[in-house]
Amino acid sequence: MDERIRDDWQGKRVAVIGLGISNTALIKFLAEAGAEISARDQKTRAELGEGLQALESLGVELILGPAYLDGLDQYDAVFVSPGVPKNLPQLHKAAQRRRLESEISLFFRYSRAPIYGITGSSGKTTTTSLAFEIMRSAGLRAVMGGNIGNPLITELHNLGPQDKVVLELSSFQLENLEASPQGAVITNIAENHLDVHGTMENYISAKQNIYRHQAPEDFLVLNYDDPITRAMAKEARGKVFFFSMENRVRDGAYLKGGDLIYVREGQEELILPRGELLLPGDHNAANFLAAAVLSRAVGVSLEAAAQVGRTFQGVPHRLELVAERGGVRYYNDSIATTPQRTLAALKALSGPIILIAGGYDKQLSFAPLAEGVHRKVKHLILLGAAAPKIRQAVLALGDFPLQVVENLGQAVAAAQEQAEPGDCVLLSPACASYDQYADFTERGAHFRKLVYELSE
Ligand code: UMA
Repeated sequence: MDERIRDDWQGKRVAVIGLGISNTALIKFLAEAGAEISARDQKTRAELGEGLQALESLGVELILGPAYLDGLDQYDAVFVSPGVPKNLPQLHKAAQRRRLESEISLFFRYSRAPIYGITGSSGKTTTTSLAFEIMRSAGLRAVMGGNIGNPLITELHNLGPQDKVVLELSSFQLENLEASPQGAVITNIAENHLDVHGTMENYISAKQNIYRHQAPEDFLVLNYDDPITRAMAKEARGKVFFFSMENRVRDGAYLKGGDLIYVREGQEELILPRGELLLPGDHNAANFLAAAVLSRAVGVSLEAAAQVGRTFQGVPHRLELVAERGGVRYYNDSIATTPQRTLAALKALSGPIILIAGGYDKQLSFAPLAEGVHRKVKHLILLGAAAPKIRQAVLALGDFPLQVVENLGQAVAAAQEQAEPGDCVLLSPACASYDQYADFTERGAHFRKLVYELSE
């Protein structure tokens, strides 16, 4: 381990709050650096399960259950997991004495490799994956991590200045960050996580940290078609590139007729014809343009981008074609935890759609989704805590064929009953999964299993 890291943390008393994927990796890192760690979680020992033994073997103190936020004043540093709201009173108090830290803030402090960060309300995982694949296909040594589910803190010692880090960053990871990546992308901004951020202003402000601390030699890639991100260009500290599906841009990439075009100071070059992009939907073409601009700014050729565009099949749980049964295509879009993502999925699919939606209620408005449902959906199947709210929003616009079921098993069975050859069955919940599943991957995996079990 780097001397500087050991000097910073040897013998330091630190509290680490939230024992999920991100902080489990962080605890290993801090333990190796010689810190004395108090690991905390609202869950009990029984709920946290076997993973705790690995932490205990590192000599970590555990404070679990209702008292998990007690006594934070006595620590040299307090690390908070992305999913833990930073405005809990005890954290608010702790933050008055010192900045709250995180796995991501440490990664930024110590990474010797340049970091390229991607955020946005939707499309960030696909854009991150595309940028990573494009860099790799060009022969660069790239790693991919962050919100995508792969904490990179334990990889720090393997990364040197010649490597490229492609990092998906959520608003939760950005909100306390006092550093920005060398290259940043914001795919778009729409209502999300208002249950935690409280207001749209707070949510946008968290996202802005992706460029707030950039240097003049850094760059920022923005969505020209989104008025919120377009306006951010004025505040950028480095070079700005735009991508657009609707307008010509001067520096960046855009859809021109049937072609995806890269443009630098007005000079245009074809990346590839739109029809050759394997991923379906306008939103994915926009994600591809963003990834191509990012990779080009890092020095990668447009041919590498084109090659990935022609072959990249998408990320699991994002409009993933699970199977075709009796002429009906079943899509898993469990990642769609907001109405906006579900709308994008509805837009991307052609043919009559039977939509399965609902789940944990993040206090978002379902009015725009209701419109999309009336326009594109043939039959709606609702489940989970948010089902009554979605039902109300849809019926407020007029009569609609819908049904409410108890669980995903019943939803898939009901969808099969309704579907005719040529239809699509789409799981795109517009809600998080926490009311019935650990996370969206567990929900998507369950959907896949249920579909595989359907008879032909
Ligand atoms: N916990 C508390 N108190 C609380 C809330 C949670 O103690 O008030 C505890 C829970 O009991 C649990 C732990 O914190 O044991 C979970 O921590 P976490 O929610 O931060 O989850 P991690 O497993 O560390 O996963 C996090 C990200 N999760 C969230 O932001 C909610 C993962 O993003 C990310 O992949 C992972 O770090 C690695 O970086 C997931 C996500 O849903 C995919 N992200 C949101 C999104 O994309 O919309 C932002």
